[in-house]
Parts: sequence; structure tokens; C-alpha cells
Amino acid sequence: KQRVFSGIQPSGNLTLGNYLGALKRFVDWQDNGIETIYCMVDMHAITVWQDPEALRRQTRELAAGFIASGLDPQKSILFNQSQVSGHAELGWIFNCVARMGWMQRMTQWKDKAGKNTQNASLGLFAYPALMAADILVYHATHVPVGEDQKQHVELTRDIAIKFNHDYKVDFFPTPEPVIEGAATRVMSLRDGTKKMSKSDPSDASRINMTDDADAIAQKIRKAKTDPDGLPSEAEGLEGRPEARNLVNIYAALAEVSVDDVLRDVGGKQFSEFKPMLADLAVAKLSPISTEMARLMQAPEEIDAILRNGGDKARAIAEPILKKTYDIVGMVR
Ligand code: AQP
Repeated sequence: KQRVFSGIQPSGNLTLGNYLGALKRFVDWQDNGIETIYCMVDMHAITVWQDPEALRRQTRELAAGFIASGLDPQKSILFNQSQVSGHAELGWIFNCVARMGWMQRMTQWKDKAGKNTQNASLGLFAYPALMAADILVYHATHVPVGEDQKQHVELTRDIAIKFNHDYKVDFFPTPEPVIEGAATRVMSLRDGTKKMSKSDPSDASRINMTDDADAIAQKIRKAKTDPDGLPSEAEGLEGRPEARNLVNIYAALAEVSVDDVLRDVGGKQFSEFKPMLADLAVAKLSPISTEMARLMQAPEEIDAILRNGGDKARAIAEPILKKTYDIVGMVR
């Protein structure tokens, strides 16, 4: 049986990358009639310092982003991670299954910890073991993510395999990362070789889901490009990361292929293409940001949805966690 799980950190500044790489695709799964579980991973967020008030607001804002993007709480389970203690409990067991060397190889650890690893939190180092628990505490089979999370889902598979091997069971499934579409890696608007990221110090590098029409248009107008015009075929984007990024964003927002976009805009200059892209981005994002703002006026409604989602998630996780404790040999 297929079961989809994915998560997003409530660490602020939801970006167009999160929307195209994650939120929008989560909604597509829900509409396929498959069981879908989506989590706001607040326990991952605190692996780097979060102001408590800001964390609360960001969690509700992310929930609003999910719902405004089309997530239907009747069809999908939506909740925040700390409501289901099974994540932390299974995370501990996986801390004892995973090896230090596996964690050290994670590119996100290397990027986020920086040079001074002695000063990074222990939680940041162990993050992938908790992420494995997020997925496996539901026996999820499919994990839709952006390209940047592929390595972590592969590590989840390694943890499942090692657990099954060490305890001589066939208990945890090996989940598949699902990375598809034109925008699995949306890049910074200032540097086409860097991923668009919530935590980039430059606000001009990203489109935030809460940006208004003027801000979106201005950021796209100022986006870095090269002096050439748009090619009529995808090969013409080779070695042109900024051009490729803008075309990919257009294709993903318009829900057409890159070839289709280039058939229409090939030969145009960026001065002509950028306003087209800005109009499209505003048309797609502004109904979402308007709805997010409306939902944020009713935080108690958001909290009720998350509590309800937490109850449903716990009902799935608890028997799996109990079975895990039995396998490991915990007396209960
Ligand atoms: N630029 C991106 N393009 C496509 N997908 C992306 N995702 C993130 N950035 C892009 C996908 O969004 C989901 C949630 O990511 P996350 O918030 O859990 O963590 P992250 O990958 O670390 O995202 P950020 O925006 O880069 O946050 P910071 O700056 O805090 O590290 C994932 O499915 C991710 O692939």
C-alpha cells in the first residue's frame, strides 16, 4: 500500500522553491487518492536557534501556506511534529542505528554547520536520523522532496535496511524519494548556482510566498541573467544557470514543459520575458498569499486543524512504535 509522507521546516520565509519543490506537489498527491501525511517539522527547526514567538507564528504561517496552496485537511493529514511524540522516540532508536560517519557525509550538515562544527548543535548533526523517524514511524513508501533532500531520503533507506538487518526483521519499508517536475531545484535569483533558500541573507535572492505583486515584479526584474536572448531549444540553456532557472520557474508555474515554454519565447530578450514571468508569478502566488493572510487572522482555526491532524497521525504512528519497541527488546 502506498503512503506519502513529507515535511517542511517552519523556519520562516516560505519561498517559491518550497512552493514549487514541495507544497504544490504535495497537493497533487492528495488528489490522486493516495494517503498523504504532511508535517511541519518544528523539532527540526530548533536545530538552529528559533525565537519562541517567531516559531509559533512561522508554524501557523506554514500551515496557512499549506492550506492556501490547496491542501485539504479532510484528504491529507496536516500537523506539527512535536504533537506526535513517536517522531522523537523513534528518532532516538535511529540515533543508535545510524553511524557517525553517515552523518558526517551529509552535504546539508557540511553546509549548515559551516567551518566551526564544534559550535553546531548536536541536534543539527543528528537531524537525518530524526528525519528517518519522521518518515518511517508511518511506514511511508513515497517521499516527495526537492533535489536537495535526496541524500537524506537515501540515508533513511540505509537506516531502515540496517535496522531490519541488525534485528533480523522485515519491518521498515525502504521509502522512495520522489523528485519530479521542472522545478525540483529552484535557484537563487542572484546566483544561478545556489539554491533559493529561506535562510539566504539576501531577500532579493528569493521570492517569498508572502511578497506582494510589486515585490515579486521587482525581484524578477532585477534577477541576474546573461546578455544573450532566450534559446528556442533546451540545449541552448546549457552553461546558463540563471537563464535555465527562470525558464524552469516559468514552466513549473504554467504547468507546461520547458520545451513548450521555449517554443513560445525562444528568440525573445530577457527584458521581454521577465515581465511575462512576473505576471505569471503574481497570478499564481497572489491568491495564495491573500488566503494565507486571511487564515492568519484565525489562528485558533489553524490550531484546531493541526490538533486534529496530530490525533490522526498519532493513531498511525503508535502501533508502529510499539512494535519497534518490542523488536528492540524494551519491556513495556
Ligand atoms: N530551492 C528549492 N527548490 C526546490 N525545492 C526546494 N525545497 C527547499 N528549497 C527548494 C524543498 O522544500 C521542502 C522543505 O524544505 P525545508 O524547509 O524542510 O528545508 P530546506 O530544504 O533546508 O529548505 P530551505 O528553504 O533551504 O530552508 P533553510 O534555508 O532553512 O535551509 C523540501 O522538500 C525541500 O526539498
